[in-house]
Amino acid sequence: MDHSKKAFARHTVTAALPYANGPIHIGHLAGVYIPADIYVRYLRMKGEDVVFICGSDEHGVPITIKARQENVHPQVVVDKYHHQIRDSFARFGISFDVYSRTSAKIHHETASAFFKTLYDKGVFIEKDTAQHYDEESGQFLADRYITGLCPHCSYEKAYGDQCENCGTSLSPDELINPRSVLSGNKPVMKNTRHWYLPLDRYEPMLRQWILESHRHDWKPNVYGQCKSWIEQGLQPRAVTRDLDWGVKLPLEGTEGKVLYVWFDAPIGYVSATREWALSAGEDWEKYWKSDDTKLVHFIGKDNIVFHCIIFPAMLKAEGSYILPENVPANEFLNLEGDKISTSRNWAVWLHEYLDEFAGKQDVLRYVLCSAAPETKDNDFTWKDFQARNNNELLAVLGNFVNRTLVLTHKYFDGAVPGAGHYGPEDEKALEGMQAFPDSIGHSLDHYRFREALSGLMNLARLGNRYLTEAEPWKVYKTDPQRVETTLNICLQICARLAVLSAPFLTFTSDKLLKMLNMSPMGWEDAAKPVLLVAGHQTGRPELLFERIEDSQIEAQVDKLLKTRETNRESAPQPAPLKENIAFDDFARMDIRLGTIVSADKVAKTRKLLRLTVDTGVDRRTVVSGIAGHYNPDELKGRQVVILANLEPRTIRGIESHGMLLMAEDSDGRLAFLSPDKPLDNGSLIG
Ligand code: B3M
Ligand code: ZN
Repeated sequence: MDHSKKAFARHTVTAALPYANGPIHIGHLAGVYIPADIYVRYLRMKGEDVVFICGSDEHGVPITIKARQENVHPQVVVDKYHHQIRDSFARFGISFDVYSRTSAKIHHETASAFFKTLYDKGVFIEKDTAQHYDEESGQFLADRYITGLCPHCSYEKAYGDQCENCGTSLSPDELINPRSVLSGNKPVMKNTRHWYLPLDRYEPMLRQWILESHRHDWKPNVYGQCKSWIEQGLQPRAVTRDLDWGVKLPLEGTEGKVLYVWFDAPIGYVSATREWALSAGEDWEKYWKSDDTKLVHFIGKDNIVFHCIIFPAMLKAEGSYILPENVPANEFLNLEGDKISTSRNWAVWLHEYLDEFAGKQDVLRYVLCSAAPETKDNDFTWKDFQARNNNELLAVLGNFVNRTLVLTHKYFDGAVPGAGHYGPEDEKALEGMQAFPDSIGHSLDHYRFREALSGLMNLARLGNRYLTEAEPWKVYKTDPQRVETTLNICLQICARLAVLSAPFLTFTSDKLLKMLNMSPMGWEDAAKPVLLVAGHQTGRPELLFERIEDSQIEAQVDKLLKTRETNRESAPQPAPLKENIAFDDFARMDIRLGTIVSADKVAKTRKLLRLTVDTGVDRRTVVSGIAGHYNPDELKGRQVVILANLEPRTIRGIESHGMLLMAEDSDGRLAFLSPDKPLDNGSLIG
């Protein structure tokens, strides 16, 4: 079925529930919230029945850790950030119909009832497993609550799920001398009962629903990740945890157990819809259980498995819900060439931006939409922010609108002049401008927001070109009627810009509508030939955008450099030096250049790639744990450094001959070592 053609009576649009353990930053906005808001505003302008759902995700181990760090109750942490996040979204024009929170009573009711329904239907597998337990504090320990020596870099404060020093993912059993962060004692193993969602049982449904029916309308990055997860084989997944912060289980004798945060959080969309419906006097079930409702989830790529595999399996198991029509997940946004990081304070925080660039919400909306990581990770730089404001918003859109209105006031006291007689260039401009609502709308219907915004700017470019070629300031003395026609057409273009910019530049659109003395219009209205009739009185022109000066940008870059300096001082130290070795020990190692001639993923693993390396003397298989850092298709032909005489090892049934030598920093980022000029394969390194 061609999903993009199916007619829907209403739309439920959700945006990922941000963890209430830190502020919103530009990565969240570019990845999730700006595209979602553009999409919803567009649907509303088309007269669609839309509900836009979000709220704070307030459970989970990260929040309990933050609470322990600040020596406060988790509720204190989530209260602080929930309000800050909600208020900063509102100031930025993200137009949720409801911004709820998962610590709300209605959510606890909804999530525990959902769990009970699955429990009563016998969906879950109940299993007792041995888990790490702190006898002194009487608590089971989540991986993050166990610390010890990293087996890779000897960092003594590695956690049970990851070493923050060398970035290696770990399990508690790999830690040397593991300790509980609560009591400092060595954890013991103790049996505990948990409930597992049998994902494997839903594999056939997921295969058909995703890999067949959504093969063509889901974004390749989303489809590819789902395909990889399904083909690796889905396993039963625990949906309960031994924690005291979260949604309690609705079962007797399960004190101290809560729902796994990724089981309860997506149900947060449903409870938020219930909250909205109660206040709006609506029936929430229409938005989650009717086949003529279009459900779309806006998320970042790290949430794909939860929104495309786990939550749909939960909804299917419950039996009365619809499944998402689309999940247009974005990739990640980096900042000045580095990963955005809340813990390292390497971010542009929304609440700080709103204070430091007051009134410039649309500049950030524009820049983040233009640079959105829609198909691959992208980078935000303050230089690009300044350039797009000065060279695009100011010089194209602002300049065209300002010249049109100033001239209209100069020659016609602000009244829209008569259209007069159209020449070929007028017909061309009129015909051109009427095509934009459809073309921009088509991009938005297919979640291509960068393309849609570029379309809007092309309308402004069309106006600028037409006005510049007509030169009314030169023609007025000799042919005022000509100027009437020119400015009439320019005003029709300005009116179209006021309407079509609304989803993207919501504050600018309001200003422009006011300057044109226009009421907001529907999307289709923008295709009409005449939006401003002759004689319509326009308002006083004002500048839509201001120049952003170098000094403003330098201040922001300095702020980041200071942050980087602070991070360097507080960053985990590089791995300690190893014992000295004799030259002969080094001389026995055969380290040489090779070239990767083929690369593919090792099935049922997330980290392993199987590489074929040409060492100059042979071609051999090397298994390398770099799948989390490199796509196989970007490795073919890359020259690498290989330790060629390492004893062969069998890894997941594959015999691996040798090891690629790579650099890894304290953030766990990997880099290949490569010569500064291509040398032959087999060139010895010594
Ligand atoms: N709280 C956001 C994240 O992973 C996560 C989304 C939940 S949506 C149900 O950053
Ligand atoms: Zn380490």
